[in-house]
Amino acid sequence: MATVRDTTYELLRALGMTTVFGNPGSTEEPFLHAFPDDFQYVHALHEASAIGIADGYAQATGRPAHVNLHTAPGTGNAMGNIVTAWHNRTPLIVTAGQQTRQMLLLEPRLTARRPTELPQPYVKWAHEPVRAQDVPAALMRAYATAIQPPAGPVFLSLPLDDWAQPADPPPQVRTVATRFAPDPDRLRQFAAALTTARSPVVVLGAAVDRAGAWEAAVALAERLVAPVWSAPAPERTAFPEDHPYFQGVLPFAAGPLAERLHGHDLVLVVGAPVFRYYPHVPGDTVPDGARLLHITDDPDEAARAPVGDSLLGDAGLTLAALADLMPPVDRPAPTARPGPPPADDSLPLSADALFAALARHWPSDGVLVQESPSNLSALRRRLRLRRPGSYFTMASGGLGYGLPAAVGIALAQRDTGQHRPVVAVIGDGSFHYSVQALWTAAQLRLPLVVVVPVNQQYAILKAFAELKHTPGVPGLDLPGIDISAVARGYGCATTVVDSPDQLGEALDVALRADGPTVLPVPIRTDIPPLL
Ligand SMILES: Cc1ncc(C[n+]2csc(CCOP(=O)(O)OP(=O)(O)O)c2C)c(N)n1
Repeated sequence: MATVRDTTYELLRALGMTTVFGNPGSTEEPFLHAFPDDFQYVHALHEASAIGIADGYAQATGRPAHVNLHTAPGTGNAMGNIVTAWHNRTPLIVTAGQQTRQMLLLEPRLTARRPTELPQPYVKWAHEPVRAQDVPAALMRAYATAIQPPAGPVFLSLPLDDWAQPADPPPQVRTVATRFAPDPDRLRQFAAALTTARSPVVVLGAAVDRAGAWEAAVALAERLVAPVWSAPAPERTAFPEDHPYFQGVLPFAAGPLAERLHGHDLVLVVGAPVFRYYPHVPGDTVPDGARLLHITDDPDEAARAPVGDSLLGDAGLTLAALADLMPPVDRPAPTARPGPPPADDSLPLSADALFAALARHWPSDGVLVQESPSNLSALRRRLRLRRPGSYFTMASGGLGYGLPAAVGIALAQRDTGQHRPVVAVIGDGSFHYSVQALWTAAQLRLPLVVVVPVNQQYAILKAFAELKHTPGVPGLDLPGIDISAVARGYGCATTVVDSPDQLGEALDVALRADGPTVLPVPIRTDIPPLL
């Protein structure tokens, strides 16, 4: 007779989820026992890494991923990256073990108390089945919930004695849509407003890349003859950054952002919140008198916007439908932004010179994973990404995502046969939040390159303190860390890079290696301004 465990594995197979990311404990062993040969277990040494690796894998494969966590403490450890997965809109089915049902009343060791409350409010659904027999159907529902827009993590708490119970007949394997089209009447109103605008501007966010809609974005921008900006602090890139219409990334503060849009009477935002700010700088959301139109697949994101009119719809479907409705217009072509000046290569390297060298040696199909807070604008100014699916970072502001995400993205490159080279740029502070992900990369022999700009400080926090006039904050310096020794300890190759030429050579070797390489680069310690 089939057990709950048998039926669940069958369902996971049918849903194409034969990779399990996790860190095991006793509450998970009854699920994991006799782990089937056609499944892959991706072992992370800490739950933050398990979630981050799964998130990167899900985004790079375009499919949901399953993470299996240890009861309450494991879920707690995972929480930072669950917050990030929520903001990233990554469909993750997170399962966690729970103590034996028969003992729960007395709350033995490893009981998850109020397990469905623990991951709130950063999951779309959290559930502990009432009966063991409901586990497979709950998984089906979790899957359908995670992947529908806006996608995100879901959570199931699963008592360890459920797996051996006799199963009910298996639940039907269901499918649900992952995108929806915009209301045609409202779409026509948006198209009319764009047609009659004197000077429209387009702001694109990560949902455009998630929807595979770069071409539709280019088609609309060219139809409109409008400049294109990246939304502030995007977790993915949405437009070819060598396109003459592309203007760069908007600043993440209200006043300065509105200033960049000065002179436009209509701002079309697609696939991003309005707007993702960081420091509070008083100012308008958009230039005085300008109208904002917002396209998003998330009703909550539409409701939160402080100004403008919104239209719900998948970014790709909506961009394509809008372009079809736009008559040719006669507007002067936007002015192309100037290229960056030559870098100053004197030593120690500036972050700018490091990234200029990285851009010179960048593999044309490379994927960049970024968690280098104070040097982000230098990196984005130098390295212009030209292909879809080429840039990943966290939408949340929580450190400890980039390194494991890069491992998951590199694994996805191998599993999908795309074999795009993956290079992560991770600050020497950020490096430590999920550092053990390096071990998983080494065990899986992934040719991942991790460039670590070493400034021995939390530079962005110093910049924030300067902006806010709050001197004397402790805990902002990071002396005495040997990044190479840490990397070696987890099984990575490592070379300290001091000059632009060395970076080219080291990158070349690392991209051809059959394992991860960490490249610490000592950089200058001056503090880039926050804005
Ligand atoms: C989980 C988490 N803890 C703390 C912070 C606060 N924080 C933001 S940036 C930062 C420092 C990052 O340092 P580093 O990676 O060296 O980059 P740098 O600012 O020096 O470029 C810290 C600690 C955070 N964002 N997330």
